[in-house]
Amino acid sequence: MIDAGLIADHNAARADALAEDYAALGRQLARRGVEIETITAQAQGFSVAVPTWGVGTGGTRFARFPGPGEPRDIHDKLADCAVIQQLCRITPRVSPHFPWDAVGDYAGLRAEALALGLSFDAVNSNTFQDQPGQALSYKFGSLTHTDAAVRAQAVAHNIDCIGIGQALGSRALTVWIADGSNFPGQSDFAAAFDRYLDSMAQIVAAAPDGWRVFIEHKLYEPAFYSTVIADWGSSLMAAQALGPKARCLVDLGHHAPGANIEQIVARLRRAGKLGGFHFNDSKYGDDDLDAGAIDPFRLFLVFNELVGGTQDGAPALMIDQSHNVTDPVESLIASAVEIARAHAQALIVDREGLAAAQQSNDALAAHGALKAAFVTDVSPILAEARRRAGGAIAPVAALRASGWRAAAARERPAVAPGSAGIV
Ligand code: RM4
Ligand code: MN
Ligand code: MN
Repeated sequence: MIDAGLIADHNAARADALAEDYAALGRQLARRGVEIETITAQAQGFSVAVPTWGVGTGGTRFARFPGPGEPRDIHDKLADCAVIQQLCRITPRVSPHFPWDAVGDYAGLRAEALALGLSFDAVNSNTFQDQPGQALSYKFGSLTHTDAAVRAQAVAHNIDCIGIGQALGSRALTVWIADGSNFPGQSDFAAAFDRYLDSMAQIVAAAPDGWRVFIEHKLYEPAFYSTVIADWGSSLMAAQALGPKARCLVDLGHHAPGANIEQIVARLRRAGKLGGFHFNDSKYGDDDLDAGAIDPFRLFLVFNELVGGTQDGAPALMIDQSHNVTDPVESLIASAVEIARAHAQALIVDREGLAAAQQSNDALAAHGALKAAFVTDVSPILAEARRRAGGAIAPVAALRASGWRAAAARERPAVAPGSAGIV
């Protein structure tokens, strides 16, 4: 963790400038009928979960270029997540992936997280890789495999993940499967979907009351012709067939370029099946770039759909990114801030003005209502919320000034030089 005195000094040096900017923004928002303290309180109540697999350097199928002080195991990953939370105060939960984060003692892991100020969010299963010693291969699928024995193995793994999640205090399982086909004719589309429903029904039945099972769709990759749960339509069909515990999870990078993701969000919400998000940004495909790095307006429009309209239970908000060229801890801090920014911007949309403009078909005024919120620099609100919660006014700058990464590099010798990696 970073020395609290260092954060206090960092904030003291920036406090006057922040107070000035906050006061100016407060006056600007007051003219628009928005009370800044209301927004700041909501910003302080906002949070997004961090993925354990995001704190290590990611890679492509060509190469991975590890950085210094990479986490070697789940214990190091939790330590990194604790630093992220210490500085930005909006990431108190961690989403683990199994078997990547497997340990012998999950009650102990839960206590370890708690001591770091963290708790566990949705657990993620993995049937897209074969593990050492695994009896049957997932080369041709997992939950939808033609062989019932492979399906049973994949179902059992997911049920194991639910058990681990219970020990960790989690209340959700996220299921993303790579199942699909690479050649027209290779797979019977209808039969594969039926097998999916049959396998998932067993997993959903094993989820305790109060749990949710998130169905994560993805257009393609690693299957390049068809994917069983390729889109929100397949996800919604499955969630509706699987009952109230089953919900759809929207990973922003899992759609065709140009897809209107905010409209998908509105549709799923309308159906009462919007379960959660994996936030990231993308230019071409499942790029897993930092949230808001490519299209911050789209991120804002997604949050605009969550703030406006009817509520069907708050969706779970998680980050799912791969950091190839940046320090992952810095990227996760910056991304969490961008996600919080989109949330705060959505809160200051003039909802009445927007509704009136929509009703009277005044397209320019309706768009203007959204743009007015989007172009407002809410940074002072986010910084003030962090400061009040004990975080850093400028979290990445504070991290850099602390020398934390160099200290981590001294403690953690490099483990996996230059290997290719899928995340
Ligand atoms: C997938 C998907 C899943 C993530 C894996 C590592 O593309 O986004 O959420 O668990 O990658
Ligand atoms: Mn994802
Ligand atoms: Mn993905």
